[in-house]
Amino acid sequence: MPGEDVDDTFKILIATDIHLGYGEKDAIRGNDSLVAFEEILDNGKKHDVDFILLGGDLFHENKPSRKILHGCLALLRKYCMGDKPIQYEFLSDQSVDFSHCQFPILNHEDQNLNVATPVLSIHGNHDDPTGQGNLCALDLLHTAGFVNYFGKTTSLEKIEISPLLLQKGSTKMALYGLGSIRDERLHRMFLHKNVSMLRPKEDKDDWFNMFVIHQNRAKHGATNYIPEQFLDDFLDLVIWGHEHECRIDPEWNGIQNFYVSQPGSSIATSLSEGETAKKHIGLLQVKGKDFKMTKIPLETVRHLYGSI
Ligand SMILES: [Mn+2]
Repeated sequence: MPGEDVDDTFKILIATDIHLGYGEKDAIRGNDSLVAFEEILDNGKKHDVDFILLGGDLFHENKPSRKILHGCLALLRKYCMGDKPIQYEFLSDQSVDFSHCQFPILNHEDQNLNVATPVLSIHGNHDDPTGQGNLCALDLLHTAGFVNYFGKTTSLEKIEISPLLLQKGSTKMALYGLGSIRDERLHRMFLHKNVSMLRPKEDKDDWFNMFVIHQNRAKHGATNYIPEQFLDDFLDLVIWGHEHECRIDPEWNGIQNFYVSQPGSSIATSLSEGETAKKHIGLLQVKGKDFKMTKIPLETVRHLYGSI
C-alpha cells in the first residue's frame, strides 16, 4: 500500500471548483473563496505534497476582478514558492504538453523561478479561454510562473490528449487533463470517436493513469453530460471537477474498471441539497498502480444548513 516507501509515493493534494470571487461583493461572505483557497494551499504545505492538482473553475468569473486576481497571486506566491526541492521527474516533452502557452515549460523547471509546490490545473466552464488570443485567467497565472496550465485544446473537431508523464522513484504516472468544453459538443465528439487519449509507448502497463475532467457528470438531458462509459477503460482514477457535491471517496465503476473521485467545490455557490454536505479536499497517495485517497475536511468553509 502507498505510504510505506516515501520515495516511491506521489503525494498530491486534490481540489476543484474553488470559485475565487464568488459573492465577492457580499459584506460578510466576500472573502470566503480566498479564505478557502488559503486553507487548501496551507494543507499542501502541511502535508508536504509533490504538487497540487486543481480540477477547474479556480475562478468564478471569466474576468476575475483585480482584487480577486491579486488575492490569488498573493496566496500562490506565499504558499507555493520556496526552496523545497521537487522530488519527482518530468519525463514527457514539455514543449508539446504546454505548446499552447507562451512559456511551454513547467514552472519548477524554469531556472528563474524557485518553486516549492507546483500547482497544476485545467480550466473550468467559469474560467475558460475566450476572446482575442483565446486566453483565460490561468494563462495569466501560467505566464506569471505560479500555475502550470494544462489540458487546453485548440481544435474543435478532434481532441488528442497526451499525458504529462511523471516519475517518482519507481512510480510512473500518466496525468491526462481536459479543460471544460460545452457538454453537447464534447458528447458529440466522443460519439464520433474524435476524442483519443494517447498512451506512453514504453512499459504501457506500468503507468498509473489519472484523468482530470471538468464536465457535467450527472445526466441533465440526453447529451449535456459525459457518461463515464465514454472514458477509456485503461484509466485507473478519474478526478471529476464541476459537480459541486463532495463525493471525494473514490467510487468504483465496474464496467469501466476505474475509480471516480468527485471532490466537489470548496464553496457553496447554490442553495441545493448537494451543497449542504461537508466540504473536503483530498490527499492522494500513489505508489505503483495502488492509490489511497484521504479526505481532509475544510474547516473554514461556511456551512449551509437545512433542507431546502
Ligand atoms: Mn464548473
